[in-house]
Amino acid sequence: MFHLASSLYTQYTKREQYNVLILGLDNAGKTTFLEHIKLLYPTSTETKAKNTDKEPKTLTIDILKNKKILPTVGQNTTTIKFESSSESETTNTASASNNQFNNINLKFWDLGGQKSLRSMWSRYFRSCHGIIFIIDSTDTERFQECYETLMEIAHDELWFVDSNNNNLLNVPILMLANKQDLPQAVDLVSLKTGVFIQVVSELEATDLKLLPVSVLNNQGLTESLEWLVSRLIYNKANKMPEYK
Ligand SMILES: Nc1nc2c(ncn2[C@@H]2O[C@H](COP(=O)(O)OP(=O)(O)OP(=O)(O)O)[C@@H](O)[C@H]2O)c(=O)[nH]1
Ligand SMILES: [Mg+2]
Repeated sequence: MFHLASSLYTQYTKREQYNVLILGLDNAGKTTFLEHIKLLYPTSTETKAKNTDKEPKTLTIDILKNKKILPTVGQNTTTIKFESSSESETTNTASASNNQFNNINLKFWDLGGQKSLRSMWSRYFRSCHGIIFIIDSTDTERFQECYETLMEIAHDELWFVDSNNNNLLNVPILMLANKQDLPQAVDLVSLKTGVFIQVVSELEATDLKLLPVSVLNNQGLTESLEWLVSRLIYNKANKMPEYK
């Protein structure tokens, strides 16, 4: 009885927290993604909601374009209070009920993508609930490297191992085809039918989605987070959130 009461108390007074790793090659736009998210959503320590509806969309874009973002050597961490837009809550059939979208914190770890830094990524695997893998859609010469890097992540021995000793990635992956604002960006259809067709088919047992975005211009950011949160909630039985 005490345990039941205590778990109900925790559920109603604390926020669910999901840890999300932002990975991808250097220059993909990982830190830019995180900086934009920080401008759009309140951080976990802020009490006042950010009312982006009343602000022109260009405001956060202008702030970001004037900010100097250096290549990441260590890690950048931010925790935001997730707020779902009511429109997508009702239209997204895969999403959990409205109630489940409330009281959620997302803790992001943005790690350096340079080759020499990638060996550090696996340290975070056991604690993460989901992965955002960002691709520079203009960097065609490194698509193969992107594919191999993602495959290495998916096959890392640190993921859940089932009773047959199979290594199974047990967290959702959101692949973001970034820099879609640039004319030379490869579009989603070409990406899906090109080198990344193998990713989609090899990881089809995993929860994976590829979405086109421009993180600098706030194109596709809200939709991306909505999808990720719905999958984090869906995957709760595999990976329990933390309560903060
Ligand atoms: N045009 C355009 N440029 C972008 C976009 N996102 C990021 N960039 C640019 O890409 C460059 C690299 O962005 P970062 O966010 O530093 O990339 P990163 O993935 O964090 O790189 P590392 O920290 O080295 O791993 C910067 O010059 C950004 O302004 C985008 O959506 N559109
Ligand atoms: Mg960075």
